[in-house]
Amino acid sequence: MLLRQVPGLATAVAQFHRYRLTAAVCRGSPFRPLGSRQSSSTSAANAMAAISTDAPIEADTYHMGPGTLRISRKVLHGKLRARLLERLQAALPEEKRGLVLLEGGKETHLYSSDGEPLFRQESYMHYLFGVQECDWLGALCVKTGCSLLFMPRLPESYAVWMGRLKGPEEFKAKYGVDAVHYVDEMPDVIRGMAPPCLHVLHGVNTDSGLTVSPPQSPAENIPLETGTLYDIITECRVIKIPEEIEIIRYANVIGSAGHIAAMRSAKPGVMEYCVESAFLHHCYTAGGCRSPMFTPIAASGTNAAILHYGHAGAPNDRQTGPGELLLLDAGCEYYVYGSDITTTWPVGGKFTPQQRVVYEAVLAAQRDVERAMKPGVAWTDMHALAYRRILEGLLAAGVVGGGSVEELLEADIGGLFMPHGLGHFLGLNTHDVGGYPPGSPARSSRPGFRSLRTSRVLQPGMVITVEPGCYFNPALLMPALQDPVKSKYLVRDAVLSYMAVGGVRLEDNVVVTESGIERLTQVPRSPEEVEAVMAGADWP
Ligand SMILES: [Mn+2]
Repeated sequence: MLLRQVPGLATAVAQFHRYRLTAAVCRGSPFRPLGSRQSSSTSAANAMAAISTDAPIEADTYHMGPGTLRISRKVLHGKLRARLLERLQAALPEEKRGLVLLEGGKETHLYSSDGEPLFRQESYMHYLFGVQECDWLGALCVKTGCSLLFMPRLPESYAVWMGRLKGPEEFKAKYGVDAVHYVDEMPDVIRGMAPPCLHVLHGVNTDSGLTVSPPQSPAENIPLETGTLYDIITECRVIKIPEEIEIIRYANVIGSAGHIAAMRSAKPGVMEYCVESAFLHHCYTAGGCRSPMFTPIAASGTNAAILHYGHAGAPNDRQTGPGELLLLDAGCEYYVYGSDITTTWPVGGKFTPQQRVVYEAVLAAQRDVERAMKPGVAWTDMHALAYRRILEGLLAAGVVGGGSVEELLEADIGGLFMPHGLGHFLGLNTHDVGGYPPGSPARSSRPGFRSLRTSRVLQPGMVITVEPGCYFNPALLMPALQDPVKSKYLVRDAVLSYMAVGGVRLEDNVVVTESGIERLTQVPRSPEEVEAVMAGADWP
């Protein structure tokens, strides 16, 4: 059957040419257009005016130099605040329309030392205000829309160590808000506004299970309201506006090229951390992405089956061998928004027949899920579709058996090979918020399905990862081979002979559109494309 057009490909080609610097890095384009090029929507075009590589540089512009994305904080956060305001006004009666008060991230130290890890702003604070510094607070008046920031008053002597200290007027221009005051003025400023209450964050992050605790009231007699803000602002973060998508698109353009740089740096014998380093170096030098979105996973051979390899106790420190696969799960961060991309490729440049079997099963899952995605589709159904394609591949190769694909699905054999969820929301956090809001379908208890970071129905504006994988993980498969029920569906000798493959994961970042998806990630996916890039072919 002729492949249907992969949604978003034409747009993905266009996006590589949108960022001049990246287009210069990735010369040429071997893409054959698969269909007519989609024209950008009007809202996307408007986003471009404020957020692009050639937008004018104003006092409120974030950028990292020539060729990097320029972001108008006034436009981006102004729109995000306006949308939150609209929803709060709809949800709150007149007498509850007080001030939203957010407490930004605080300065931290490495244990008892004076070492300070590079500060990364708390995501809700960044979302509404884009403040880069630590120890700030932000407020938004639900009645008037007035936006305020409160900055710490630093002693003049700090200028010796930190450079010239900027005052409230300078920061007001930088952040495009209505006013900036010092934190020590906050009680008086808030009392002066006489809000009926302060809306603060209070809730549980459904990915980490950790509680977001409300700050203390800065002014006695003004009550804290903890019941409204968290769910409303979290839902705002789930549905991205075009300006946010533009930043995630940029992080994908840079991150995709980082994967190509990593692939090109590899040959048998390379240390896993050298592959990690090639990725990080590209994203920083070519994209101004100072931080990775998360600790990269550069897992060779059987390490690829370890889902969170690369942690401190297993620091990507293995030397790769000839004939092995390397799984690189790495994304970059720009203006706190990020990408989360996984490629899997043979370090020697050619897939073995067994590696290809596993790779093609995962690729079929990814492609078919991306084709099926559109508003109204349940994410749990996409997870099941991925299992179906992976099990079909393994069945054809004789790795599983003893029943039909239906029976294998019913027996939860999919979860033995892909124990994680198909994907997660992406934005200001790698595992972005809003996966299980009140009233959404509950978390499943079935193996594999219970690891899903959301069970929601897709809506336009959601940015989500599509990351099917197939792993030969001894911690799961060895007990399953002893299990009287599960072992019935496993072909013992074949499973054991595939152990050396390790695993394959392919991860794209996509945005749900009105009619399907747009794929933001653009890396070689077919085995032929992968082998060509490993042999030095241009990409894209
Ligand atoms: Mn991911």
